[in-house]
Amino acid sequence: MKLQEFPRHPLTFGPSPVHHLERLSRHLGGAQVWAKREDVSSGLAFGGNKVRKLEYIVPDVLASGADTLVSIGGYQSNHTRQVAAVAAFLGLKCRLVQEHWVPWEDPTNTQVGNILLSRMMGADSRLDPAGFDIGIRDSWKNALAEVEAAGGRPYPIPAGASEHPLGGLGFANWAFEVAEQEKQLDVLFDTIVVCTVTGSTHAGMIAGFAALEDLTGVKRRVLGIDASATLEQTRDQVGRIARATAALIDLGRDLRDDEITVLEGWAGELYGIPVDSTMEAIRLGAQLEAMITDPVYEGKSLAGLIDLVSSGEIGRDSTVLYAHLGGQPAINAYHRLWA
Ligand code: 1AC
Repeated sequence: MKLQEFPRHPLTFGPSPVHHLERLSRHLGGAQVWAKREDVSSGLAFGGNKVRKLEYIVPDVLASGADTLVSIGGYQSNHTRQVAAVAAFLGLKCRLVQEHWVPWEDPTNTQVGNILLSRMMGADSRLDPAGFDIGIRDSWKNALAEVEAAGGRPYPIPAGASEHPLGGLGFANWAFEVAEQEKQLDVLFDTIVVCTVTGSTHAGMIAGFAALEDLTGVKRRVLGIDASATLEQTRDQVGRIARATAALIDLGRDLRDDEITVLEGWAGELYGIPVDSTMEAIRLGAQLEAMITDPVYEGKSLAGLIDLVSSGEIGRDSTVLYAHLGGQPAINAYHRLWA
């Protein structure tokens, strides 16, 4: 099926805004840097990248007759907050498994930010002591079984919606949205920088830009910046989901290896724990552009972009698009970094 033929349930305001980060570009003294802002693209509980993915999953939820969305993430998962938001918006129930993915031992970690918002929106959010893993978890399977045993009709949404068969479509379409916005803005983004952990945001972009390249002949680099600190697992997952999404949208060819790039160097030792480059990137984004990024995802991908532009690995003549995926609510649990 062609991408445009998949049903989409509107959850966003429309195309997410694109704007030039002039002061950051000047500071870095290299390529021109722009941002596309998933953090301000929806009215549903501060939005974010998962809302865009869920636009393609909701038609299947509604067709299934489910009454409860069941999903999983860390205590400060953005994904679970966005699932809770969509459940509230659709009048469905929501059961969330919140695992101890990040050893950030601050009492607020289970009280503020994303988890607070999920509870406020009525989700049944339960803590689980298991550590970080982007794979399919028993805790999530158990939650699905519990909802069913209690007479409910669960709808499974895995971490980040990444392992969902339709999870890559939202960001495949993002590529076509970018191409439209380029015409309006009279600019061409030759390089895209995006944070990658569970993989389907990045994978969807890879499939979408491959389809666009086949239509237009324009080649771009889509650079995923690993923030999982479990690089091989993320790399495998990105490649697998990108190929599955490419097949789903009838790309008609295999993806080339050079279309699948996950870069390491900015995740630090552990998922969710910021390192010096994360903190410096967060500072630069905030103080030069009032663009807020978080210590788990966007601070790490912004750090990657900053280094790649400053070192000239992304050349001076490039125009780079930074995909801002959202995730700011988590900063509340990290308050002591700025105390
Ligand atoms: C890891 C999926 C992920 C989240 O917010 O829970 N991005």
